Amino acid sequence: MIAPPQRRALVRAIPDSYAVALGQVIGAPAIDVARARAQHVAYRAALEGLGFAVTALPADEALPDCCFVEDVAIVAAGHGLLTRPGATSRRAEVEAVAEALRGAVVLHRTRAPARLDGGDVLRVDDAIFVGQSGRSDGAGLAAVREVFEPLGFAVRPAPVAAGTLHLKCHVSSPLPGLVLAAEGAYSDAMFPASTRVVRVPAAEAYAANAVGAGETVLIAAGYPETATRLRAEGLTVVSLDTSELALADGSLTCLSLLF
Ligand code: CIR
Repeated sequence: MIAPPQRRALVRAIPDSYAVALGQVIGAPAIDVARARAQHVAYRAALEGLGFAVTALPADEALPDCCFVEDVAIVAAGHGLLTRPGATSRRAEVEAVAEALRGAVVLHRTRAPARLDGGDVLRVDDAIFVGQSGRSDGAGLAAVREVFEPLGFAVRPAPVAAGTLHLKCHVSSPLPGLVLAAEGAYSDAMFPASTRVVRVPAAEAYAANAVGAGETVLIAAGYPETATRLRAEGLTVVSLDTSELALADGSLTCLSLLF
């Protein structure tokens, strides 16, 4: 029997300049870059533990936020849409990821003046939601439609609350058919009918951003009720320290492209 192809994960190392990565929290403590790197290493190991073949791109000191590779491409069904990040300081992150994806997927580009961050793009089976945030606009939504609707995906806009960076800050789909969402954020009816929606208490909203494979979900450490609710669904939960990633508004999905 021929084994199915191993799923791949693309990540990018953390530069020293991560100390000045973009962040919304005024007066946040300084980022400890060495600690951020240790958390990134643990994340990569956790992805390998889930069975992903991990490719790590080198960091670029000119791009403090370059570890957040999720924002620069949307990959699904053998196609990759390179984004045009909403933050101008992040636009040049796209090229190294484009190079890494070339040959692995059919590549498309988001054209100016559209703005699109992958953190605003949530795939739930054959539905794709595109958050309308401070980073992603209607033209970004149109770019996603142009590539993914012909492939059979239903592409829809989703609101993002003011002050929230991305759609996936409060909702994610760590496994096929499973959505993890903060209480009060988005109604169950928004997702395909067969979706199992697990709610995270509002006080643990950060933990709604999760990654997984098989029957295992990686969540941010320090969110016990989220872990309990996922275990109650029969899932295995692995908690990862994300403290230094959170200081730059990062969470677990942001750090990889899975395909
Ligand atoms: C930024 O502000 O763009 C980065 N400091 C954080 C990006 C996090 N990405 C994500 O949630 N997909």
